[in-house]
Amino acid sequence: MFAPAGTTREFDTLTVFARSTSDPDIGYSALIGLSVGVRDSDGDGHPDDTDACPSSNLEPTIVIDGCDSGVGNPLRPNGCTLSDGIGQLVVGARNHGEFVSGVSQFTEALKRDGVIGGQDTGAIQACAARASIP
Ligand SMILES: [Ca+2]
Repeated sequence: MFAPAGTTREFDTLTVFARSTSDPDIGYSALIGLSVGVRDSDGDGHPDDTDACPSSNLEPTIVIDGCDSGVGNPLRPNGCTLSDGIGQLVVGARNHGEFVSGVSQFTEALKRDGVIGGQDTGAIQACAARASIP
């Protein structure tokens, strides 16, 4: 199973076995690079099997429908950014009012938890109100 240099192959299971040096097929030595780990699709440092948001929005600030709130978009301990949380509200909202209400509850909870400040809360809510979502 050979692939061109620089190619990465992914396996669910990798079996390594030793062959006898007297095996006539082994006439050369080879350098084998092996990395073992779990895939991290979004590269946020949280392996996919423990990442609640395996495709995180890692933009530096929270942007809602083109409106940059200027508020930072930190990665939370569960592997989700604040933008991921807002993205989930976009998916779940049946109308604009429901989206704005959801963003309001989300940001107020973040403020209570000390993740963002009062001005940040207002900036995010203003962008949500202006957005053409959904
Ligand atoms: Ca993630």
